[in-house]
Amino acid sequence: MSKRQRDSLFAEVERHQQQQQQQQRLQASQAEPESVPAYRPSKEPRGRPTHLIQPLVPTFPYTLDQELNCSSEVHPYQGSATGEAQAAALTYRSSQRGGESSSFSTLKGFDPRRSTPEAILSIPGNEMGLRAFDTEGLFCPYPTSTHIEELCASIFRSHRETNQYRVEELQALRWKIFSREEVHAYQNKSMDEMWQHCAVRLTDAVQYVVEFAKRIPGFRQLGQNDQIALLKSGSMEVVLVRMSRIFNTENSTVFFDGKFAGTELFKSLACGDFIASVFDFAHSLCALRLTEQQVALFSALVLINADRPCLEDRDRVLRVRKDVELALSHILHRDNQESLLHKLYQKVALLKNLCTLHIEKLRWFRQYYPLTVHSLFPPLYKELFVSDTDIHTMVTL
Ligand code: C3S
Repeated sequence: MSKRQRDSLFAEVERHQQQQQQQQRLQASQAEPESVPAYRPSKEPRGRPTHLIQPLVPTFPYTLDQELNCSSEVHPYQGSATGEAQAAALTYRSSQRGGESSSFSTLKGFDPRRSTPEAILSIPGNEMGLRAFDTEGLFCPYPTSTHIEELCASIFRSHRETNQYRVEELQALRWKIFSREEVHAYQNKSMDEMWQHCAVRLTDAVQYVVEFAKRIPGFRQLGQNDQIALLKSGSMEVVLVRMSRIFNTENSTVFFDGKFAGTELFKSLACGDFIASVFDFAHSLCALRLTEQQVALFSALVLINADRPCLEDRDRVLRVRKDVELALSHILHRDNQESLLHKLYQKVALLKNLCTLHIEKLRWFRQYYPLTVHSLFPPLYKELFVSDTDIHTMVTL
């Protein structure tokens, strides 16, 4: 380890100790984490679980020791009765030290206590009292047009129900742009602080994608290892597809932390090339002017990919994939936009490059701030984006 790396490691350890003390003080003063104000007030009647999702502040274990000992369970869409919104909410709950490990323990190579995707996957996809889709009926060898239409409708519904933001609502907020001072405040954050902040935001978005995946007919019928393999390689790609929904091409800004933000806001991450490529991608996807239904089917296509590494039952994934492909072609045909298909397939390659770049950047960051990644990043983020071997090195650090 070079002197520079050692120094930055020491500085990091010191910051951790301070954060830990702060955290303990905070815990002493408040027992339960509070929810952040909703970006989107519910228009749904009270008392009914809705598709409206209010992210709560996720709480993560703050020390190395805690993280290795605690069990973190994920309760997506936990009903919350706060404010006017009787909203389905997403929250991480980290239970006490040394608590029971979660019961989902088959993920090879991982400590089950850290295996959040399994915990997520264990929750039924139709938590919110939605009409369950008859998946069994779908996968007949010769799907009829009714089957395909039902599949389109089902994927569209899943998409709508698992988005934090509605496109129309954000249209009205287009004027809400970060002020120069606010941008400076983000830019003046330390690199590790900003990385942690973005990792948390990204993980929130990924959780919605996980819920979307679970509602794609056929996904839950895949083996659990294959579900996890598809999410590991595809969830970030879908987040980037979804980003285009809430991207303003007029000023190249994305809705982030309650307002629209340009690339400069992410300066302290020190990965300008990655951020620029992500924004360029959003621009290029917006240029296709996809409808919400097209975005939904394209997202499903990105997730259900039989070429992903580590799949156990590729044929089964392929069967689901074929149906999703049929569904996408069906709506493009219906919309008289068949030429989009080829353009969408081109985007798939770009997405793959972006995700490789994300992983590279994460590795680079982890070299300098291993403890931040280890102790302060959301477990789900690590599980999805830090490779098994890297996790091993992290634990034995
Ligand atoms: C390296 C990494 C930690 C930094 C990544 C920086 C950017 C690219 C991330 C940070 C986003 C991508 C801007 C991310 C935070 C957003 C978080 C993400 C895009 C979007 C905009 C969302 C909301 C949250 C993607 C769409 C999400 O909307 S949702 O939930 O309705 O689908």
